[in-house]
Amino acid sequence: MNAPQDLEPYFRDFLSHEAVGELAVLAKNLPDLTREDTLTPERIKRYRVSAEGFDLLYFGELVDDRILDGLQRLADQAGLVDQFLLMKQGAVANRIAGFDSENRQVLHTACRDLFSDRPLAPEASRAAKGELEKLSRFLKELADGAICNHRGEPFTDLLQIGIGGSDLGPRALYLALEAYRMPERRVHSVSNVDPDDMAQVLSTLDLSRTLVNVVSKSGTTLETLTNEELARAAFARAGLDPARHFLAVTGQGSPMDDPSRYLRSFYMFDSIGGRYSATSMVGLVMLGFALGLGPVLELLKGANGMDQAAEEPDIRRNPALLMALLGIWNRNFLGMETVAVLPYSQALSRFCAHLQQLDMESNGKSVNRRGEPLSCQSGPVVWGEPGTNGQHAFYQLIHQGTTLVPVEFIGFKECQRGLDLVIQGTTSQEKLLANLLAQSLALASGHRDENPNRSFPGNRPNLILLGQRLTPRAMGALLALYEAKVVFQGFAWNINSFDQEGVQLGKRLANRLLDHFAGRRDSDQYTGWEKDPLGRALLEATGLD
Ligand code: G6Q
Repeated sequence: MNAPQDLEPYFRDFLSHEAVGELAVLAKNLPDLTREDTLTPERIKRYRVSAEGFDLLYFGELVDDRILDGLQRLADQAGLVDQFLLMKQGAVANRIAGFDSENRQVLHTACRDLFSDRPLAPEASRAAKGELEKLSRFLKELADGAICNHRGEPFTDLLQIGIGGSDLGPRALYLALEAYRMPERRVHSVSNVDPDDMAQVLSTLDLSRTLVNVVSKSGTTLETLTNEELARAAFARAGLDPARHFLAVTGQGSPMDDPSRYLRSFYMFDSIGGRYSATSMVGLVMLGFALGLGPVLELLKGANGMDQAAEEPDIRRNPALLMALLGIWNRNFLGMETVAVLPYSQALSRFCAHLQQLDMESNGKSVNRRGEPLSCQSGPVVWGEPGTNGQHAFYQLIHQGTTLVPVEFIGFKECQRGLDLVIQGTTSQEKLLANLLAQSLALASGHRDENPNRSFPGNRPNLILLGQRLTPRAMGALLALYEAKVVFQGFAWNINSFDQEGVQLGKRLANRLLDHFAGRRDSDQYTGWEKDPLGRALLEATGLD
């Protein structure tokens, strides 16, 4: 394959696309979903698109055919699918032209492009396959007892230590798929540098039968390295050799790339950003331990299937692209500042937290890909909790509050574990689904009542993502759907969705304060903070000096 084309011709301002002006005009005349001749049975059936086992129903969004045509023109003019393809082929998508930046390819899609003879980025897929084979051998050795503890017993637990992208995605996937874990295997996670978290988790484990998977792409993250040392100390206290229990997932050449300290070391690559890394070894070592290789391959197949579906240029046939454009419609044309993701599946309890990072760290930006101030709003605030719990908590504001909150509902026709009963005429799963569908209709259609306090304005935009059952394959597809959505939005806003400079300043200042703590521990005469009057004032004001 030829070297991938440069993305720079697509570094065009959002406002420069003709479709933006057209859509701004259309936004003055929105469909009224409270009218029976607008929100019709025909609309519900027609505003629907499917891919990789998911139906996206978008009758509840404030769009009509003219607006959808306008969004299609925006997608075409901004070259969203072309950019996505170039990214998948290895274009250097993580960069800011004319400024120092990470300057990297963005190839998380390559680590699941493993099932065809002609992967789009062959070198990256080959490297991913190599790591997967290493994992497969490791899992086999665990299963047949070639790898065991010093007493010859099998390992039953795995503790993952990592933070941010090295925690949120993997943890969300494990919880989503815990129903499929091998009965004798469990996974635990510690991310926070709060020592109580580590102490609590360690107190539940038989360390002699526990593997610890330390995950850090950079191999330098303060929280992760501190937690690794805490865990190593606990193993040493228990008379156990950490080199027989600790695994590493890190970047090649990182300070953690020292196989002599670990039972096994796995690699992730520069071209995979932390929040996009759940389908690399960052997530797969943990998932492979818990579920086995088969479900891991299913997860990758689902993700790969959705990555392919996202190449479709017609927005009415591409759920990821359509979701991106509906989000842009709500954000840039209707002025909505947040989006709530509400899964009607307890197994997705941490998926919202993963999406929060994926979306807000990717698209919470104020400069474009040339380093200039943005001319449009970028990513919204993303939040969410599983339904129906949320219905008994914050849905009041979504239905009747003064802030409009677009909603993305996620649900499944069947439950995961099959433990369900007919109670008062319906199963629990039916109750879950009836609530999901009812909320969607209620938000869209509203309800007029003589009592103003009991009136529902309606026209509150929402969509439904509906799958058959939350299987490993479905989870892979759902993950990739959201990754593609976020990437498409970043391309449309002309921002670099793959760096995270906004987290650096806080890290630097925390390190400076830690220098003060360490300096004072070493010497009563510590004077370092004289150069840091604000830090000193803060330590004094909080009584921590
Ligand atoms: C994600 C970010 C960030 C990162 C963590 C952990 O995209 O880059 O959340 O994943 O800071 O970094 P390490 O894996 O290097 O420890």
